[in-house]
This record gives sequence, structure tokens and C-alpha cells, in this order.
Amino acid sequence: MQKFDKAMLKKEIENNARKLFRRELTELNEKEAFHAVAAAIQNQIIDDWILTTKRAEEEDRKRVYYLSMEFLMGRALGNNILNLSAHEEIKEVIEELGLNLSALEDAEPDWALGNGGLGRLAACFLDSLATLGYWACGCGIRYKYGFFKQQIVDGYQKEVADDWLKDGNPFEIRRAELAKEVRFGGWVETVQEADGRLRFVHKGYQSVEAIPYDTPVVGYDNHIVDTLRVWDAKAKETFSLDEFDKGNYQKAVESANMARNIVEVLYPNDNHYAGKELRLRQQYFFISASVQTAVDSYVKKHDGDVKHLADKLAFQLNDTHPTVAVAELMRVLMDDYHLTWDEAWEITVNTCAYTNHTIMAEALEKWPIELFSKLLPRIYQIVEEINRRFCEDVRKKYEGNAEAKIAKMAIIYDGQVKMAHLAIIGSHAVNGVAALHTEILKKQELKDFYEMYPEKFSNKTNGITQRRWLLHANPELAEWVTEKIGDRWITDLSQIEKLAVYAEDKKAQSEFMAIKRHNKERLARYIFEHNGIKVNVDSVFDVMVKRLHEYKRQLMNILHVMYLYNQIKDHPEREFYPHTFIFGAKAAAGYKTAKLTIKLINSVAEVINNDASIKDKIKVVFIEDYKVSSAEVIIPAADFSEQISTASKEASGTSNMKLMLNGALTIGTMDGANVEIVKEVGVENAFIFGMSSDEVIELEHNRSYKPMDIFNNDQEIRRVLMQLVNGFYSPEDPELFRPLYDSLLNTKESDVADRYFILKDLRAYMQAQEEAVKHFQDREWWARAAILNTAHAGKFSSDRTIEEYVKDIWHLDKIEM
Ligand code: B1N
Repeated sequence: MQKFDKAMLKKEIENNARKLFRRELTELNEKEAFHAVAAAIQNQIIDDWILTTKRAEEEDRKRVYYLSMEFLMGRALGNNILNLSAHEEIKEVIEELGLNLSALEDAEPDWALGNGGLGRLAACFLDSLATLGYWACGCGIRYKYGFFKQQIVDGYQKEVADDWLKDGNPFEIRRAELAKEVRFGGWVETVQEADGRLRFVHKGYQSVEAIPYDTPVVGYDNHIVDTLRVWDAKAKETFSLDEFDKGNYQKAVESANMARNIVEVLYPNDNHYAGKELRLRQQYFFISASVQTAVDSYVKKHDGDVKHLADKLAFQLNDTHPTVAVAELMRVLMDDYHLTWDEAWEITVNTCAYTNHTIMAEALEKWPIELFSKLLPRIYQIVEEINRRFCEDVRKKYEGNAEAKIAKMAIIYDGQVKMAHLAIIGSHAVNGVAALHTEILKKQELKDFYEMYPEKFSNKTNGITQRRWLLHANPELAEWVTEKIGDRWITDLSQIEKLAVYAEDKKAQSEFMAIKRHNKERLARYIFEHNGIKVNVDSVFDVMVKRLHEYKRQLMNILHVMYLYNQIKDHPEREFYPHTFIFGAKAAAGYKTAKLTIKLINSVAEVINNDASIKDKIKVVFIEDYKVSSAEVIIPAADFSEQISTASKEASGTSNMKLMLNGALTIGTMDGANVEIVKEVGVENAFIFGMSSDEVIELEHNRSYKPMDIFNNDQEIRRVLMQLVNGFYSPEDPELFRPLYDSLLNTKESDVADRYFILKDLRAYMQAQEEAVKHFQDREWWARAAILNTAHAGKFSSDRTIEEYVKDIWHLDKIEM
């Protein structure tokens, strides 16, 4: 390897300033300087990027395509620099040029092409794939507008468009030469060939041109660069002016509009399915383009032979959103490459694998057959045939009760196309994202499929990349860890276990706590700059950052805050350890209860933060616009990690892992990956409370839960609930929070009161909180437990997760560089 040339990089950055802005580097503002530097970093990456592809092709490596509607990448500059092999020298160059790296980083917009955990998981996976040396391509959509920016106005969430591409993206390369055609609408004609075979001809369709934009995914210090490929849409010129008549013209205009609409905006829903035609269009658009490209490039490399495709490509379906891939691959193999149904089916099943990310019923994707068949007539035809053959199999296997099984398992039933069923039937592997979640899938949600295909099912507990979530987000702690145990943890997080011996070491404890304090000071500055609130860095930093959803129970958290406030007001003489409650959460734009919960948190903050009589014992902070880049500031500063979902509802969670790795202690239910976190760190180093998933499921079944009993019998809880409807936190509109009150107590609004068992778990939660605060004041105990949380986070690296996918599902070999 050639020695890194600092002088050249310096020159290049200065030249970029002139080329891009016709000015000297020293005259650029932060945003401009970001572009000058980013272009130079991209140039550092490019040779390895080209070489990775070349090597992988020479070695005929199998490639995984991670198909996902969402990639929540965050910012690229800082992470790319960190992962590059010469990162120390690059940082020196930037400093020697008089630039401030963290200011440059802040000038980059977040790549917010995702909603929450599912999209961020995809981003962590790409980082791990490249770092472990596997050949991978993330395929998604180049949304013109990413996830909306959140403003808090008068306590309410306001959504603002995220025009993230307006200044251009220095890391993307437009690959016009790789454009693909995607067809919507029309009808299918059947033609009998001379040899008797049927050919299906798609007619009268509207064409959209899919244009890929590639961005590099840099592996850590290994010269491997994988690709994130996101597709843009453009109308295809399908009519020539001389033959144009009114009908054609109309069609051309329509398809131009249609094309533009497809990639306009990310649907801002998490764990919720809206059933809009445009969403299905988005799905087929990026899947058709990705599948065609993957198959074509395979065939080109393998002299026209398509039959061994499953040996060289894997399609991973990130939830059901990309499931049309099953039918699209069938279409390409049969219609374009002339395979028989059976040949195509074997390849398709061996190529596709499906990850389930939720059991929330409202997230299940089902498309009305009229909508589906009109938009995708050929694909619908194929899905019908898959379904017909599947039902035949079921009839053979389950004589006697076949019809009952079909009613539950068919892909097409009751006028709907059920995407989860298609995904399971069309895949050779199906997995959940945490041990508990996979067990619930096998025993309840997907029981019938598990019975029919037990060999397909496995668990792959989620993970996070320690490169972004410790090395980049918490440089001081990262350095401390390296000082203690060496730097192998960066690419092998199981090493971090070695920290455990320092848990009892007084010196190590005080170093660890000093670093936590610095991170709390950094967050306090951020909060002051963004919210104008002064927080006490000696107080508990109690952090709940995640999408706003009823099942995650932010409402339970704030009800507890309201309870504490009542206690302090009633007993001002009592000792009370200062406590800062920090929230970050976006609500889906149309999710009323979630938005009202944000308003409640802000109203409670308004009252409590401005009550001088409580002497700053409690502060409530709602951090506006929670996103990857603000998570990088918030998470290293946390003392408490709030993971309080109703047991059985959170498939895994991943903020729980990020917080643990950064030395926060979990206050949580036995849900999702919390179960495994507690197993690793020991139940004595976390604060676990509430109903188990079995108890929740049982109570849901027997419908015996009456939250009104709690209201009647628990005076303190009743008082808190009454404050929702007596104007205590909304004097100008006492009825404002009535819907939240009703959601907990009334059966009028919905058929179930307190669907997520908030009141049922509230007392246990309050006790867990009290325990945690008590322990927090024992600084030695806390330091020991915090170090142990970091030390036992090794399992939760996405590197471990990816190695499991590789071994059990994808069967990839590493690229030799
Ligand atoms: O996926 C994460 C898990 O850690 C979380 O527990 C889980 O809630 C999350 C429809 C979803 N599941 N389902 C979604 C997102 C967008 C959408 O349109 C569903 N997100 C999750 C990673 O496994």
C-alpha cells in the first residue's frame, strides 16, 4: 500500500473550493467547505470502490441485495472519514487547513430515507457487510423528500418537508447507463407459441424509467466499499410526435406526472400500513428495477446461464414492503429468460429470504385485488398462480381440514393479497429480529406456516454498528475503551467483554463517570442551543428516544412525571434527587393520539420547567426533530434507557442496544431484545418491571382487564388521570387531553380501553423508577453497573447479526483485498 499523501489531499480540497465555488477555501462558509471536503473524500473512496467490484467479480463472489424501502443512513462525511484506512491523516489535513471537522459534519443534512428502527437497521447492516468484507448492495428509493423535519410550535408537532437534496449530494453518482424500464397498468395477452408453450405479453402499459444513484458504503479500515443504490424515476418518452394523437399525448403527460410522484416522498409511517396505491407503486418501482439489474448483471457475468442464479445472488426482503420481488423474479425468469414455472420457482425460493419486523396487526400489508391487479396485471397473474399451487399443496398435506388452513394461509383471500404469506411461501428463510419475537411468530402469528415449513424459520437478533454508535458518537469513551483493552473491539465487539474486569476498579470507575459527565455537558449545550432550557448535568438523564407510538408507551413515562410532580408539590420537604426527562420522538403525520402525546409532554414540560417552587428538581425536555445525527449526541449522555413497550409488541428495539453500549442502564419490560440485554448484563444491572408477554397475550385473549378498577382503587393514579381532563396542564382548553384519558379508560372511542396496559403496568413502572434513582445516587454501584452494561453489549453488534445471516441464510464468502 502506497503511503498516504497529505499534501495531495490538501491541494485537492483547495482546488475543489475553486472548482465548485470559484473562491478560495478560506472564503467558504461551512456548507460550502463541507462540499469541498466531501468531494475530496469521495475521491479517496473511489479507487477502492472500483477495486471492490472488480475483485468480487474476479472471485465470482455471491452478492446479497438488501431490498428495503428505507435506509436511515444519517450523515456520511464523518463516518466515511472514520472508516477510511488513512482516517488519522485525513483528520490532520482537515485541521491543518484550518477547518473544524465537527462543524463540517454539522453542515451535512441527514440522509433520512427511513422512519425508525427498520430503516436504521438497514444502514447498520450495510456498514457491517462492508466491514466484514462481504459483497453487498442496498437497494432502495431516492426519495426527493426524506422523513419530514419536526418543528415544535406551541407544543405541537409541525411537519416540514425535508428537501435534503437541494444542495446536491457529493457522495452520489448518477448511473444513467444502468437505467431500467418499469411497467405499470395495461393488460396481459396470452399467445400460444409454435411449440405449444404460452407466452404472456404485457400491453397498454405506462412506462417509467428507473435511474440508479450509487453511494459508497465504506468498510472499516479494509479497503472494501459496497454500494447503496437508490432509484430515481423519470417518465419514459414512449410517443413520437408524428404519430401523436390526443390519447397518446394525454398518456405521456400522465406518465410524466406519475413518474415524478413515485419518488416524491417517504411514507412517514412506522409500524403502520396505509394501503395507498402510490405505496404499492413505490414498491414495485424499486423492486422491478433492482431485480432486473441483479439478474441481468448475473447473466452477463455467467455467459447467459441463468440456472445457477441462486448460488450467486441473495435477495433479503426487509419486511414485506419489497415482497413483490418474489413475483417479479418469477416474471423475469419466465418472460425474459424463458424458464419453465418449476425452474423459475426453485430459483426464486432459493434466492429470496424474508425478515419479519413486527406483529402489530395494523402493519400487515394487504392489498385489495382490484387495486393490485390493475396496477400490476402480470405480477397479479403470477401471484394467483403461486397461490393456486400453494393451496394445492395445502390440500394434499391437510386432507380433512384443508379449507380451514387455506382460509388462514392463502395469499389471496377475502379479496386481498396478503404480502406476508407471499413472502413466506416465496422464501427459503423466514426470520424474526429477537429471540422473543421469533418465538411469538412461531407460536402465534405465523403458527400455521411454522407447522408447514419449520425448516424455514430462524431467529436473527438485531444489532447496531459500534463504529457509528460508539467510535463515532462517543469518541471519548471509545478512546478509553481502546486504552483499556486495545482496539480490536472496533471490528469484533465481543472483545468489549474484557472491560468487565474494570467494573470494580475505582480509578476506571471515576474515568468512566467523568466521560459520561462530559457527554452530559455536550448534550446540555445542545439542549440549551435548541430548546433554551438549562439542565443540571448532575441530575439523572432519563432518555426515551424512539418513534412515538402507543405501544411504546411514552404516555406511561409522562404520567409518571406528572405523578412525581404531584409528590414534590405535596411534600416539598422530602429529599428528591434531580431528574431530567429527555424525549425525542416523531409521530406519523396522521396519527392523532401520538401527536396529542407530544403536545402533552410539551405542556407538562411548560408547567413543570417554569415552576420555581420545585427548585429545578424535575426538568422535562422534548428534543425537536429527533434523527440519527441528534441521536449521536443524546445517546452517549444517557443514564437511564427507557425501553417500556407493552411486552410482546416491540419486535426487538435497537435504541436499547445503542444506549446499553454507551453505559446507560435499562428501565424496561421483558420485551423484544430487552430480554437478551438482561440475559447478557444480569437482571441486577437493569430495572425490569411489568407484565410478561405471556401475561399480556393471555389478558388480551380473555378480555378481563378493566382499567377502571385501577382508576377506582389507586388515588394517586386517579389524580394524575384527572389532571388530563381538568385543565391542570391545559388551562385554556381543559378538554384538550380528553382523547388520551378516553384511550385509557373509555370503551366508547375504541372497543378496548387501555389497549397497551399502561395503567396495569404504571405502579410497577413507578417502583422500578424509584429503585433506579436510589441506585443512581450510589455512585460506585452505578459506575460499576454502567461499565458492565458497556462490557456486556458485545452480542448486540450488527457484525454478529450479519455473520448469522451469512452462515444460515446467505452463504457468502469474503472478498479478498
Ligand atoms: O423494526 C426494528 C425493530 O427493532 C423494532 O422493534 C420494530 O418496531 C421496527 C412498516 C415498520 N417493525 N416494523 C416497522 C416500519 C415502517 C413501515 O412502513 C413497518 N418497523 C419495525 C428493526 O427490526
